[in-house]
Amino acid sequence: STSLPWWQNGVIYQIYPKSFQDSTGSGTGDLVGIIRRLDYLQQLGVDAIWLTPVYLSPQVDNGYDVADYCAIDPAYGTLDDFIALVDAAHQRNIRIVMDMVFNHTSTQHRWFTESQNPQSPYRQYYVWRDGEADVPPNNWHSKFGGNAWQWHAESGQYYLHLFAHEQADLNWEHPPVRQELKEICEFWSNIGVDGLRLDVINLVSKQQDFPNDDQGDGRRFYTDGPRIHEFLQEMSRDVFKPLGLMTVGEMSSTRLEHCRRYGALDGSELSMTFNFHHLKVDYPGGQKWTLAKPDYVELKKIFNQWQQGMHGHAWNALFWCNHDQPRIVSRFGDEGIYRVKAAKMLAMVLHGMQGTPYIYQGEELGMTNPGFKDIKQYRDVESLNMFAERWALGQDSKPLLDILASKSRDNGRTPMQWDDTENAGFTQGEPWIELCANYPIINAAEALEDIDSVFYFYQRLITLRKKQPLLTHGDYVDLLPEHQALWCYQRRWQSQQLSVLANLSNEPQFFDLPDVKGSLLLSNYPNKPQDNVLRPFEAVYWLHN
Ligand code: TEU
Repeated sequence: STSLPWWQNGVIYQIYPKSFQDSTGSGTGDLVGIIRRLDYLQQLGVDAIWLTPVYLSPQVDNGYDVADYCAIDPAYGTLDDFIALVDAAHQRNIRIVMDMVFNHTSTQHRWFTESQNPQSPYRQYYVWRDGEADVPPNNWHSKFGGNAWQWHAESGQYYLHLFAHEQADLNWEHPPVRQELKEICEFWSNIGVDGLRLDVINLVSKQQDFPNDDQGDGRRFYTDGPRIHEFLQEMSRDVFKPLGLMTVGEMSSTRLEHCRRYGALDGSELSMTFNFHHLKVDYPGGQKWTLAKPDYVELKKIFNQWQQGMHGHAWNALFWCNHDQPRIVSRFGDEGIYRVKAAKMLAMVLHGMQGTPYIYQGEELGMTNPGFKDIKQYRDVESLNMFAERWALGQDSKPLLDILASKSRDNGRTPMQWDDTENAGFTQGEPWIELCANYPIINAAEALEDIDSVFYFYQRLITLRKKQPLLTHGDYVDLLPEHQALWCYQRRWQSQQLSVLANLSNEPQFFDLPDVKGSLLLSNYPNKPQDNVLRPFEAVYWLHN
């Protein structure tokens, strides 16, 4: 209906430009390549595309180290190419969402190079603190390993970097910094950008006494920090609302009570939030670098808490995959004979929920992890740091490579698989990262020829979201919270009830749920479940009017 903001019954497609489509033979994707693939995205039916950073960057963290927020990195093309992309997308009724990395800049950004002079007005743009040559201001850890402070001998101080030392944290306490960031939002809005994804935006308010953390890695002193809601309300008041920008905040290690405010329906802060709790159910004790089977009871509990906690107050961004996560079909599904069914089942579970679903490039093809076996195949700074640190501590490379093959961010960064020609049609050059070896079988060309492909299934889910207001407005109730393999929930709205039943296992599972049956809206098997048994990775939507 027209009264809804477009993103309340829309679906957003995330593009990792470096791995999407190369048009120059450089081996990395670019903006012209994206333009050439807009018809494919229009056919899928997505309402918007979110581009991860394409700004000028030394590429230490694949563009999340920005050296100029208002310039396109030559590797991706020119500002004119970007304007052409915006126009071509808008002609297809596809909106453009840009990634704003406002917690930190590259240390090659002009602001940072100026700030290295203690007399410069830019010194206050970053977090510079006293310490001794080998005693940092506090014991906080960087999320990419090591500690969170880098000694700058020339000016005799440390600067803060929650991520790589080439990514210096901005000082949001300093009003000129916030003013600069507002002007950057206006610049992109004037070019025609419709929305912003805000990178780790809940980390920008640090506790200003920077205390040591004797219980953890320091994140509790800068995550959902003291002034974060004040800062976001100021950004909403001054730019997001006046410019009509949709905003999605990436909330690292956040809590529900904060997201109820961050994503409040009145738009006082942001439109919606990503959180990651559901993608840590295979992090035993919160440890990412440990092989473990996912805990599905915990997974359901997390979604139940967030679906119920946000309903009627705030808006969820729903996702399984992104450029930091392994491929979901490898992680929670099956890479063998049930791959297609598992991919469809996982899509049905996510797209049946309240919020805006995101599709990460290749997810609509059921793309899998590449199964790299050699450290030389990896590119991600986080993965390479982890390997180097643990190898230096004497750990064997084989178990480390097994962990990376399951957990590395590079699992989601292998090039998009377009067809079965060389390099899957991604590039005529040498790809910056190897492709997954199964691209001759798993690719877009093959999917478009197959009416039963994951692609056409996602197309139907996207259409369904627009046809069924229950998906936008309904509540959420888990019917079998304790079941180890079945995920069965209901969405209810006015007189309607949608039952979503899914089998997360490769074994048949019996379900005893009175009155869940209704008219079959969607299923990933050719016929409906027999005798109250869900077959391996089977999922169904039953609608009760
Ligand atoms: O991610 C922040 C973030 O929470 C993840 O990087 C997480 O900390 C990491 O995967 C360790 O588990 C955003 C971007 O999505 C990511 O690509 C950037 O590397 C990071 O911020 C820094 O900008």
